[in-house]
Amino acid sequence: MRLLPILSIIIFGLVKASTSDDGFCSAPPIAESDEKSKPMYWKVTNPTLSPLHLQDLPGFTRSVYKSDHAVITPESHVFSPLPDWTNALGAYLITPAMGSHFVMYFAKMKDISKSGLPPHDVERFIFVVEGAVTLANSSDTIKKLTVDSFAYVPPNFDHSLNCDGSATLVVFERRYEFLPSHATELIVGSTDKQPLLETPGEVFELRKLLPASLPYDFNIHIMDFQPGEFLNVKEVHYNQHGLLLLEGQGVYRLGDSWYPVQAGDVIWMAPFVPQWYAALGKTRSRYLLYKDVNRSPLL
Ligand code: UGY
Ligand code: MN
Repeated sequence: MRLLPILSIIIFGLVKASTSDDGFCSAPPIAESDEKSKPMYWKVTNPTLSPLHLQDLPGFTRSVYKSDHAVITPESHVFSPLPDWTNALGAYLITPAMGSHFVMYFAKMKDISKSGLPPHDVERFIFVVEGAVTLANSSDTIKKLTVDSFAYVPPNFDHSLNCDGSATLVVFERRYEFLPSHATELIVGSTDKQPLLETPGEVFELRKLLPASLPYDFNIHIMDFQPGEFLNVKEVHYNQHGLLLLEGQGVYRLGDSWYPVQAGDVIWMAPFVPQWYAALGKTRSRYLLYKDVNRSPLL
């Protein structure tokens, strides 16, 4: 029979193809995550700028800007001097020009640098992702803020953030929606001191950095997902979001688009954009999320 030699040639060929380096299943090796041996949130200021196989492709970016969402990745950041700050550079990531009612920006401070005040009636939230700053009012130092610490500053509260080393902050500002007989207070804290909250129907771990009470017109959520975990609710809601992925990687669905995302990426979500996240990779995903709350959409 002539069939046997033919069969052995086919089988030999298949075995060779499945074991060869350039077979149809080959993929670039996945780099081992070094996040564990680095300081907290290290990836936010030291991101992977592009996948290895795209590093020689000029003009490549994962950033996307659409009418109801945006993904702003680190290779797109443009820093310039922050108005009224001394020796500090800022990259505005989300502003009302996109349709948001808040701004979100990175502030990079170094040497002897000092913040300016937000505009009249504007509240401010800062979160330290690298280095350290001190928060002071006109007479006193209030607190030293290191990585993972935050401060909420009520509208029209005289204060400054000072840095004599280096620091990277993520800052949110919003024109405060006053309510009769309610006022917000200065708050300083750190994520690890905030209690874990119930998340009925969901598996992620949730901490809120601000009180859930009526005076506060937004909150900042810290959400943790283990690899393989995802949002059960395919959310569509009236609230707006500004998100910074602090750790890990995964896939974010926004409207009908699915984006691979990693630590350092920022996302703008307009009201009612369908949103969903699944954590992938080998390490925890943690994101920080602005969400407007406690005010009627008719205000
Ligand atoms: O609370 C939220 O709206 C939150 N779960 N949204 C999100 O993670 N995209
Ligand atoms: Mn949401």
